[in-house]
This record gives sequence, structure tokens and C-alpha cells, in this order.
Amino acid sequence: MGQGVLVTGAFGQIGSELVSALQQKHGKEHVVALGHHNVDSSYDGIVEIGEISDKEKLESIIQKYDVGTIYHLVSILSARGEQDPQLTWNVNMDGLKFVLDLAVKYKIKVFWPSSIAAFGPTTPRDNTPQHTILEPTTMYGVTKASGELLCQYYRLKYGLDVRSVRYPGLISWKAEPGGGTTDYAVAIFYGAIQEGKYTCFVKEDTVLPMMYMDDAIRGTIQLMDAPAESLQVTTSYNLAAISFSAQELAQEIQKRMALEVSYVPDHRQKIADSWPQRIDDSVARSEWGWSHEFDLSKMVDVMLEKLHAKLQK
Ligand code: AKB
Repeated sequence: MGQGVLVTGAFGQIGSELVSALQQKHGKEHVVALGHHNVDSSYDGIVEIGEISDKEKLESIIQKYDVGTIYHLVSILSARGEQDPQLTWNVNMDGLKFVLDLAVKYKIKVFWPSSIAAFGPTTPRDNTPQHTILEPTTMYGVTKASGELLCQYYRLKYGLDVRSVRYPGLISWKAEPGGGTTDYAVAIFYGAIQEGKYTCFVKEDTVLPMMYMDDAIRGTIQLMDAPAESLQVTTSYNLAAISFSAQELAQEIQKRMALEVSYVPDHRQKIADSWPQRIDDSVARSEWGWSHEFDLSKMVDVMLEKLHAKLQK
């Protein structure tokens, strides 16, 4: 297997943190960050610029760096996806298909993120089981449910080693998310620190599954390191950490600083209402040892500390 590790969407919310973890694990000389317009100029490592629709470019990168593993993160998220469903399908599905085809050709191991968005209003909302109904009602969710099946197909048909999790809303301070429904759980920290107030675009009693980014990165790498024989799920693993309402998050911040929150639900409320509130991730816990470290209180502590420092610079 090639030593190179390619990360697509490398400068997005997950990519910015996954790339540095992978650099530490594999060495900077083996990790290639593929971005398009939003490349971080302070980034220290190998960068390639290109669109995920450029299959030839992707293939030349694989050859140039002897890529043996791809973390394919490029994705248009749920709220933005509703503004341009066609683009969302093209980016999310065509990009994935290119990556899977090249992975078969070059015998590459693949990580691809699914999401709680693969679920829909007919899915049990509490303790959502690993194997359940996937009838998403957003285009983003449609690409996640379809992507899961496509990955499974490549695994069964071509023996491709492709691994995947259903991420909940991810909370981080380094790079801001963009175009997602769970973005309020990050934006509220910026509002708190910069203005002492925040207008939340979902109702106060909206409960969604969330996770602090460090847990997500650790879990992702842990899944990729797990022995193939221990992995029985052929689509994507449910992955959970904490579930809280928008109001519970606000109150946890208010225990530490002054914050005024108003709730003005917009079109994203409907998306949030179509997703589960709590996920049962016991299969991931038993098959490859997943466990989270950050509860709500610890996550709020670290978010406030890190963001304060970042915004003061
Ligand atoms: C979104 O809100 O679209 C994403 C997700 C849950 O996949 N954060």
C-alpha cells in the first residue's frame, strides 16, 4: 500500500484538524492536503489545489504521492445544499464516485463521512439504531444515504476497504463550519465572545446529536486503524457523544459568561426537526472501541478558552 495520505476538503471544518493529526501520525512528508479556493496561507505541509470534479488531477496526485489512503471530506452541507440541490448532488456524489473508482484502480483505503443527515423524519428519533430507516428529506441527506450505499457496493463488489461514520454536528474552534444546520452550536460561541449575544436560528428546545471535534478526529483515525475483521457494518457507523437542546447549550455558556440569546427559527428548523435527537452508537463502541471524552461542560470550557485566545490575536 502506498505511503501517501490524501485529504480532500482539507481546509474545511474537519479537514483543518484532521490534516494536522494525520501529519503527526504519518509525517508531514506523507500527507497531501487538497483544497480549492479556501487554502489557509499559514498551512505547513504539502498542498494541492484542484476541484473534486477534476478526475485527472485527482489521479495525477495519487500517482505523484503514491497515495495509499484517502480521507474524502469534500461535501456541501445540509442548509447550503437546499439552495443548490444540483450542485450538491454533483459535488457530493460525483466526487465520491471518482474517489471510489480511483481507489479500486490503485488499491487505496478510503474514509468517507456520512452524517446524521442520512436519517429522516421516519427514523426513530431517540436512540436511533445502527440499522434503521434512511429516508432523508434534504439533498445533503440524500447524498449521504446514497453515498453509504455506493460505498457498500464498492466494498461488496470490488473488495474495497472503505470505512465510514455518521457524524453528528461537530463543534470546533479552529475553522468555522459553513452551510450546515448544526452551525448554531458553533456560532453561539462567537456571538458570546464577540458581542455577548446571539440570535439562534433554531428553537430553544431543538435537541440534536453533537460532538467536540477532538473526539471526531480521534474516532476517525481509530476506525481507520481498526482491524478489518472486527468491522461488521458495511455502510456507516453511528457515532455519538452528546445531545443537548439549543437552550441547554446557551445555559452552559451563561454559567461562565454573560450571554443574551434570542430564538428566531428559520428554514433550518425544518431540517433539524427531520433529524434524530439521540443516536445509539453501541455497535461502534463494541466493534472498534469507540468512546467519547468530551461531555457538554468540558466541551464548553475548551471552546471558550480556545476561541477567546484565537479571537484576541
Ligand atoms: C449539517 O448540519 O449539515 C452537518 C451535518 C450534521 O452533517 N453539520
